[in-house]
Amino acid sequence: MNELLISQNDRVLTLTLNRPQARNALNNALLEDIAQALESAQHDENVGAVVLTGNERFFAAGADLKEMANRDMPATLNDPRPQLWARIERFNKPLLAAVNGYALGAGCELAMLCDIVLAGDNARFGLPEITLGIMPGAGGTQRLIRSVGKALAYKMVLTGEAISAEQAQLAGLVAEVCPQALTLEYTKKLAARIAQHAPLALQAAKTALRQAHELSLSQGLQHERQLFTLLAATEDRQEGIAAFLEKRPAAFKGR
Ligand code: CO8
Repeated sequence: MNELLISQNDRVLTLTLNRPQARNALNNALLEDIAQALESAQHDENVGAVVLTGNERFFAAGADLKEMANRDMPATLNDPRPQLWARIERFNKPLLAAVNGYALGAGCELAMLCDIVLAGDNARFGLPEITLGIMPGAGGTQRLIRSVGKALAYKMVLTGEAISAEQAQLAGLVAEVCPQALTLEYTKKLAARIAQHAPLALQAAKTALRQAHELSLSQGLQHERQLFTLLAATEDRQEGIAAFLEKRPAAFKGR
C-alpha cells in the first residue's frame, strides 16, 4: 500500500498520510516519503503550496512505537529521524496542515512544523511522550512553547494530556477551526489563495517569519529589510505593482 498519497490541483500539492492500520504513525519510511515529496515540490515551479493531511479521525498518532520499541540509546543516537525532520523543515514554500482527529506526539510536532494549521472541530493536539517514559524529541518542547506560551506548553508536555481544536486555536497553535468534513477543502482553498502570489515573495516572507524565532528583534528587522530589498530586483515585484495600478490581475512568473 502506498503510505503517502500525492495529488495536485492547480498549484496546490496535497500529501495524505495513509497508514490507517497504524493510525498514521510516522515511521522512518513515511518521513522519508514526505521529505522526498517536499524536495521535488520545491523544485517544481507548478507547485505553489503544499497541504499535508491525514484522514478524518487521525492526522498522525505519533512516532511509530513498534519501530521505536527496540531502539536503544546507540541506535537512537544514530537514528536518521533528525535528518528527515530537517529535510522536511527545509521546504521553503508554504506548507499547510489540515488536521482532523488526533495529532499526537510526532504527529503534533509535524503539524507544528507546518506554517499554517487548520483543524477540524474533532482535532486533538497532544504530546503524550511523558506517559511512555520519554519526552518529545522532534521539536515538541521548543515549537510548542513558542507557539502557545509557557503555561499551556508545560501543562501539555508534563501531563501528556491533549487539547481540543478550540483550545489549540485560542492558544495560537491553530489558525482556524472548521467542521471536520470541510477541513481539507478549506485548507486547499486557503493554499490556493496563497499559491497565486509571487513565489519569490512567498519564499522570502516565509524565511523572514521563521527567523523571528531565531534572531533578536534588531537582527530580524535587518534580515527582513534585506529580503525586502532583494525582492525589489524581481520581475514579479514590477508586475505586482503595475497590475495594481492598471487595475488588472497580476500574472506572476516566479522571477
Ligand atoms: N505507533 C505505532 N502503532 C500505533 C501507534 C503509534 N504511535 N498508535 C496506534 N498504533 C497502532 C496500535 O498499536 C494498533 O495496532 P494493532 O492493531 O496492531 O494492535 C492500531 O494502531 C490501532 O490502535 P488503537 O487500538 O489504540 O486505536 P484507537 O483508535 O483506539 O486509538 C489513538 C487511537 C488514540 C491514537 C491510540 O492509538 C494512541 O494513543 N496511540 C499512541 C499515541 C502516542 O502515544 N503517540 C506518541 C508516540 S511517541 C512520539 O511520537 C515521540 C516522538 C519522538 C521523535 C524523536 C525523533 C528523533
